[in-house]
Amino acid sequence: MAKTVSDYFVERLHAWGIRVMFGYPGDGINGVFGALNRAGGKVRFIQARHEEMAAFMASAYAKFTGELGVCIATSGPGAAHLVTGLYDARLDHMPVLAITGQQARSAMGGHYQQEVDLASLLKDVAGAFVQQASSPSQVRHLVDRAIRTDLGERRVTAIILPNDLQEMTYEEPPRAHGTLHSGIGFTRPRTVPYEAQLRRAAEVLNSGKKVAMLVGAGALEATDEVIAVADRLGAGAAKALLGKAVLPDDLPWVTGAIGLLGTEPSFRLMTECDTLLMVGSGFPYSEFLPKEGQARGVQIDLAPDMLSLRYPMEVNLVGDAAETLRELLPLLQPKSDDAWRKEIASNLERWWKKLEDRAMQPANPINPQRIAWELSPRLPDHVILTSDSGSCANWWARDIKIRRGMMASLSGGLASMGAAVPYAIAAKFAHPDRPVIALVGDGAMQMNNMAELITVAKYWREWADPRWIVCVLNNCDLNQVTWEQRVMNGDPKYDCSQQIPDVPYHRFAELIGLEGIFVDRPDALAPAWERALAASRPVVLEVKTDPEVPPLPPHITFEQAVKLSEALLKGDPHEKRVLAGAARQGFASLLPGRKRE
Ligand SMILES: Cc1ncc(C[n+]2csc(CCOP(=O)(O)OP(=O)(O)O)c2C)c(N)n1
Ligand SMILES: [Mg+2]
Repeated sequence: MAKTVSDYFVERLHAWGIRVMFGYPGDGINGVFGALNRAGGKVRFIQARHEEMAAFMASAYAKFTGELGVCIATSGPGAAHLVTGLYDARLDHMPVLAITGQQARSAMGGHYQQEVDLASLLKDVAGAFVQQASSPSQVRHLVDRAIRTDLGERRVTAIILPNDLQEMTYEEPPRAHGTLHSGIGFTRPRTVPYEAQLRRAAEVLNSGKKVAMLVGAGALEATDEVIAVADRLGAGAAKALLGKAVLPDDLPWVTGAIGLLGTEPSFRLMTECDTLLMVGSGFPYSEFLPKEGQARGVQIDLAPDMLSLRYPMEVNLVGDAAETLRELLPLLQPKSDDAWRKEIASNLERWWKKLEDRAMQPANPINPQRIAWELSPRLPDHVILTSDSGSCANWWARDIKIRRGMMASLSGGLASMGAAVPYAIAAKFAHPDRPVIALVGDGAMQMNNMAELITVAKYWREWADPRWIVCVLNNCDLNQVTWEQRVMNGDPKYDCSQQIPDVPYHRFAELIGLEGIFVDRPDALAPAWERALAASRPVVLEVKTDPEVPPLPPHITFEQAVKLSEALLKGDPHEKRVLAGAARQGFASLLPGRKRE
């Protein structure tokens, strides 16, 4: 049988090193599925329940392996479903290739069934390279250029294959005008700044007395270098959400998360420093960085367009984090005074005690912080952690103490709901021998994570380590937004939009052959984690949590306090419990004119 365009396409992907893709079939892309079948597992297809989930998996696969993530969908609705997951990759700078079908070339422009202008639809998210193939020999350079763009620029690209073209006989490009003869292969360059720039950076860093570092996902491969530089500079370091695994939390100068989900010591680190060294982070919120003019700044990032974007830096270094820090280290002078680090350490000591106190406060029925608090000391080595967007991201970011060798990620830039379970599934296809734990809100579970449990039920038996746990925080509320409505908008809780149905998630797990655990008493939490971590199959650990434990930022502005009071004065239907919850968490001062409970 002659080789079809699809056979060639799959072969070329394989030649590029692609071994796995996530997706969902449909008649617009059946030619490629036929070729995947004929290729006999050379490129493995992982079946998700929904194309958006497949795109999240591709994004997470790229995050957890450092390789290209690939997702595949049919024309029209399948391609449209991919979009949110692709934006997740785009906003977190992950290399992802989207492959979609399309109607036959002869039908295009005919208002045909499932005909969507996919090049236009995908133009923003896959703007680095989005092309619809129109002839067989074109497919070679479309694959080569898309993948080289993905890897080289850390971008999302898309190849759209009309279904008639997929079945045509493949022809190599003839040696003729108007043809291309592309090749495969990409190696990452070593990107380091010129020495003169490193010297400028060193001058700024050496002259500081209170150096703060902010590290993000770009520093994930640079743990040793970050530690060496921080020690030399006597610096404290905060971690952006995607950089949670850059530094272990037991170091007495690591202040943990920053920003709305962050810690008080990170807030103080940034407001009190005189020098800022930012490495591999696109952390978005400038108000959590030093005040403009307060600190001299140095930033290291591979992407020039991410430099001096949140804070005006004096020295902007385009470079790989590990390589650049290694070159910088010999130029840095040790600090003679350790007062700054001592101050950070004592802030941290107080902070961890405060967090423990907050986590152990009684709640109705369970304080959600305690979920993370009890999990931390029980985390298995090499665990991979994911979180959904919602109040659980606060506890994930703030309370979970990560150790070296672990991985942690979530939908960062896009902060999309519905990413934690597909992320946790992709983690298993990236590292089947590592345990995986996801924290997910009940809203996010209902949105689409629940359906992906079926994907877990389908595949888990092939995972070398079966430990895969999703912890569902069942608060019958879209809690993060409920609190945003109160604190940011001064609006009382709008039950109509915020309350969600109670669903027995653990029983759904049991129905589909997973293990289900339900906890509604605080003292049952620790044993439940132990049981989940010892289970011989994936577990849904459902915890009934209190929606009135406020997921508030570490530093509450006066305006936010006023807004919360306004919300309550307007008649929040849950006022009493809100007051009790805020008071127990040490936020009573937030409520002007009200008595502490
Ligand atoms: C796709 C998407 N839709 C809406 C939002 C806005 N949003 C952020 S958190 C949140 C509430 C999440 O509720 P749940 O999953 O129950 O977690 P909780 O905050 O209650 O712990 C919402 C609606 C979002 N981030 N992503
Ligand atoms: Mg909820």
